[in-house]
Amino acid sequence: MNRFFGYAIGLVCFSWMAVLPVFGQQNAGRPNVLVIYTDDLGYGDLSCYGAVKLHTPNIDRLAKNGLRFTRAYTTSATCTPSRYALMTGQYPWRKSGTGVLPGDAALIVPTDRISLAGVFKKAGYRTGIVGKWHLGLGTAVTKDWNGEIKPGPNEVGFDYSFIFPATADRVPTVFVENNRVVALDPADPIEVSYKEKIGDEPTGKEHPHLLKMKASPNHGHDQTIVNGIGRIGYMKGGKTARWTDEEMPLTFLLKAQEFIGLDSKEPFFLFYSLTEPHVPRMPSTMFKGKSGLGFRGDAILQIDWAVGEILKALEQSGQAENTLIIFSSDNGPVLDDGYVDGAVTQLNGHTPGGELRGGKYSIFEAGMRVPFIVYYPKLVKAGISDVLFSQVDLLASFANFLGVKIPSGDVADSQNQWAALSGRSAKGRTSLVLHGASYSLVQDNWKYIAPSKGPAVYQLTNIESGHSEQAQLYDLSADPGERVNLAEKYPQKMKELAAALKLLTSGNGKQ
Ligand code: NG6
Ligand code: CA
Repeated sequence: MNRFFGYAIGLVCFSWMAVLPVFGQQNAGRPNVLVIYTDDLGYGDLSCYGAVKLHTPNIDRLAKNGLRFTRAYTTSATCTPSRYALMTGQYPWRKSGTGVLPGDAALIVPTDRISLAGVFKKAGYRTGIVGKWHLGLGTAVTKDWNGEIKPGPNEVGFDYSFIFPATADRVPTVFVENNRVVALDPADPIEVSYKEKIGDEPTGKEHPHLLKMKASPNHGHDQTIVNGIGRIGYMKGGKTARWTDEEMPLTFLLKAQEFIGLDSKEPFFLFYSLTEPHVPRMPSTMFKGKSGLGFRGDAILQIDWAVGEILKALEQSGQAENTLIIFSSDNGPVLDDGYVDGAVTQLNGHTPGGELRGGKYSIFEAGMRVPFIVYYPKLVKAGISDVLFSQVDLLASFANFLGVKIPSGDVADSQNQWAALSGRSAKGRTSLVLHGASYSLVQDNWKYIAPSKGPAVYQLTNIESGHSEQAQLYDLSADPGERVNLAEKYPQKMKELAAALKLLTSGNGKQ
């Protein structure tokens, strides 16, 4: 070999040696992160969490090859507060105005603090959200829906957003892409009101014969009719911009796939926020009737299918191995949440909350304990994790994983639980505050529920709220269904937890 050739080969090898480890490390250290977040999916709604009447093979595949958590919680039993916590790393009850928002609410996520998306942005990711938002838009309730609607997701860390503003049962029923309503005809401007009827379109209340799905009595889904379904709130205009329910999840899927497939040097963070199985449940035609459990079951099969399609998109773009996927839900299950859709009458023995008591809105376990799967075979060993984990911890955990510094005081309640999240530690949180009908403190296996006033069963939804004027104490290891109140048997424990909860919720305690 002549000298020059040897030198050249040496140089090439050297440069590869120099480049490879760094490149490899970068890939290992900075996977794409995809959070698939469902709306009102219960602890018992997936076959990998014990459902026998519903078969969810794609999500089961994530569970089988990933880490399936049995004690992962949202902070709250409804959507807005849970999402607020996930985005901000702060318990929602620390800030007023974080309850379920109407569709015209102003943005409640602070723009001057780091958010979950902001963590990824700081780490050099391209960040996106596709799907349900429900954290408000703009600076005030009164806003112009026909211009730039700001601030919104793009102002709290997302480079790209394709969302609907609130819930599928609330107006305006439109997509908003990067602050602007999609397909809006300027000649037909949108107006929204949650106070009084506007425009001359029929409402569900006055024209029930126009509905393709009846509203349940007294829930209030009988205002402006869009796509044959009565909504909460009134809107006028924006006729061409309104989505149809059957098509909407497919649009979200497509937008998510597009985002994933973009040619880019940077890893991505995608918050894929599905609307199913939240009401109104009006699945795509190909899923209607498929589950035999009414539209709620069909909507869950639709979620599973979408997950399968997303996995295919990752495979086809060569990113399957380098994408960390988290699958979860924003709060527990509900059957009748406002429409007559077969969820109650065709339940067929399905148990949406599994063995857990209560459901959405409740302070019992089914309100906040949700499916939670971490899938990243490269780093996370397959198995089952029983650690206590909360979605509020995602922010600090990913910050730790990505080496992003969080300004002190920004995310008071988010704990770095990366070791637990990635399956390297069997220890998670030692305690967690839950918030639904009442407040609760989970500490190790104990669960204390503070006394509160209110109906034991919410009449509209037929869900056990957990309200009781007596303090409640449960041993979750022996009694995950919260059947045996041990408050009298262990008065000391009860007092200890009551005091700890009081300290934490009064703002003087840190977990
Ligand atoms: C409730 C609605 C319910 C649903 C929920 C929000 C009534 C009686 N019920 O107030 O239909 O929209 O809010 O769900 O108005 S969540 O998952 O976004 O929190
Ligand atoms: Ca929800």
